[in-house]
Amino acid sequence: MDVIDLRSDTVTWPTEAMRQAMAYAPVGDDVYGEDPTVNALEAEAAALLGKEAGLFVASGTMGNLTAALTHCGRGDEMIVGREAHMFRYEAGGSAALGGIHPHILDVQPDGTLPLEAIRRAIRGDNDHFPRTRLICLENTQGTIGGIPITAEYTAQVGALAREHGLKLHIDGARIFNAAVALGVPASQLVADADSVSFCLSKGLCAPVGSVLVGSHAFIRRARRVRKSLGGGMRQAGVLAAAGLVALRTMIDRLVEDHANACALAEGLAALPYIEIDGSRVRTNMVFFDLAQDAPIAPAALADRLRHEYHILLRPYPGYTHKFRAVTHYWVTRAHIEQTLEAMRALLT
Ligand code: TLP
Repeated sequence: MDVIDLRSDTVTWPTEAMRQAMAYAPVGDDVYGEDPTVNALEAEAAALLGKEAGLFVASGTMGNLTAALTHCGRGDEMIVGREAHMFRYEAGGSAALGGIHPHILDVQPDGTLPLEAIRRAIRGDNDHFPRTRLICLENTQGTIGGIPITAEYTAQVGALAREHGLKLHIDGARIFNAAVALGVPASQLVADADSVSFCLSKGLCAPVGSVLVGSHAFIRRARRVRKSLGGGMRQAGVLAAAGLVALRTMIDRLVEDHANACALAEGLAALPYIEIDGSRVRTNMVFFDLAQDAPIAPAALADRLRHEYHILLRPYPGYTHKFRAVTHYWVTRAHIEQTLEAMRALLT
């Protein structure tokens, strides 16, 4: 990359191996179920997450929306975190397109929704109420710090869901970051979920796509929902090929991104006007605040980083003084040092 882009891991470019695989991928018509590369990706993704089947979708947003529309009908309710991507950053798609009523719970600093709050949110059988159908968790929990959620907690939510006849969906956009950080297989983290959507195009560097996984019956229904959303993608094998490289070669190395995030957090903590809790840096995200009395305003800081140092880093969408830096394959340890140097120069 020609810049140091810390805005997100969505900015990652495909690797050379991905570009090669994409160029020569065997393809077919995936709407007919005949693209061998898509079929291979869906099968590998499902196996990796311990589920029966997978569905290649265009984006994380489409994966979550397809799951919500498959689990819920119009007027049904889904329990979801106030800080969840599904609630905050998906253009209200589940309500706009599915008539799904969100029941919002506060996310705890550890990324969880309190079990007692979930229990209270589940509706009784009463004509006045929407029907509760779905609980949504996010792992890693992005907006509150990229925090990995444990298998033990998810199992408790799964038990609660089963007790009440509900489904559990996990927005696992960065589930492999969580798995690497916690040192457990991703399949263990989602064992209790009925569906999981994870992204190939974030830290795993594929240019496009996510995979939604679940039971055969769920994925069969989800396939029809994906079609209705315009997500039947024909010769999508050229994209899935990069996804296969991502699954086979890009997961274990996420540990490097986490180490770089820690190094960045440590360096930032030593700078004036930076407010940061380094102990919250658990995966590839570093959140920090620029003090109100800093000698430079947040927008000006972002501007000067970009124009004078070719570093892309900006306030997190929806906030003024809160920044999020995300490490990924294209951010090296030398880039972290360069970023700290630039920040030091602009703040002192
Ligand atoms: N998140 C993006 C922005 O939309 C905020 C980012 O830069 O982090 N779930 C989670 C937890 C996500 O963080 C994202 C993307 C998605 C779903 C949606 O994925 P895409 O962008 O592929 O639709």
